[in-house]
Amino acid sequence: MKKILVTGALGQIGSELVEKLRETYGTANVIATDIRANDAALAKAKGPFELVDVMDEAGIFSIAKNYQVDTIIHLASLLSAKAEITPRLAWNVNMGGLINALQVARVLDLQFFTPSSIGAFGPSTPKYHTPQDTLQRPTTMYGLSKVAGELLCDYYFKRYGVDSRGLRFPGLISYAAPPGGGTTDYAVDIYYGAVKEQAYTSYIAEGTAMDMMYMPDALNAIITLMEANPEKLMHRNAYNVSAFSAGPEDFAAMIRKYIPTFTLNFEVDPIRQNIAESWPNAIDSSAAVNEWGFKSKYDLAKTTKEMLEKISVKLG
Ligand code: AKB
Repeated sequence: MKKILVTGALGQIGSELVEKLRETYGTANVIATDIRANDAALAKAKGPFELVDVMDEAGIFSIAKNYQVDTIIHLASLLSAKAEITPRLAWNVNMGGLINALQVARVLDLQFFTPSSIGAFGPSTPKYHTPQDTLQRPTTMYGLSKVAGELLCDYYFKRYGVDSRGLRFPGLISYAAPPGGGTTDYAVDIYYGAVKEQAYTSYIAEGTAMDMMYMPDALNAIITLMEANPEKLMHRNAYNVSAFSAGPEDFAAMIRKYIPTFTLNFEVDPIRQNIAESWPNAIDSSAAVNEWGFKSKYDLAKTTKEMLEKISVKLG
């Protein structure tokens, strides 16, 4: 049975991952941590929770040691759009937090997971069928930190034997906790707009395709990779994974099957549009499929049906 410490546990991935890990491994075996003091009381009511800043290596170490965890899932990081506004902070948090968490994993001999992103690619990367091993010259601070992070995880595996694993996530779509500061956030906001106002104004231009994935597929991918036979993992940090590729007009067309009056407008944000244009349109997940059996269940149609249903219930 695993005992897992999760950093960034109150974020978009963390809030659903902690719940799923607790269903899988037991509530007491998943220690949620985050820097957000405002939500601590609510989080504590659901299971073990500790406040910690990922910049505080000693703090992460003492939580990992006290709870005798065997795994760290390190999620805390600034997303792409936020990182472009505060690049220095993004470098410090994304790289500083990662090396602190890796160092704790090294000293305590823990298994380790951290997400990379399609943001680890850049304009010179092939746009379609983006291979697992290809040119990675990102032009964003987020992308820089993700490539460096992938290499740092490789280094900790090769040099110190840390069982580090990772995924290059596409835009993640979920209804439980809001994303914050990402370029792909529109793919969540569009569903809220559809349910609340039958309309949405997109900051990403028509015709800009990016890889996407519904959160349950992302959670399954994390757990399957962490459970996978290490001998099969040729690319531990980090695997391309995608469920579908879509642009704003594709989401709108699918939403209109349920809400025919839905209208999509555009007010393009140059910062996020530039980031989106520097990323691939559709990556190739075959290394993940071949090495540890990655599968996704939700295409755009299934994601749209479920997002609209769940958000309608949530908003009453
Ligand atoms: C972002 O948009 O920054 C993230 C990502 C694709 O890594 N959702």
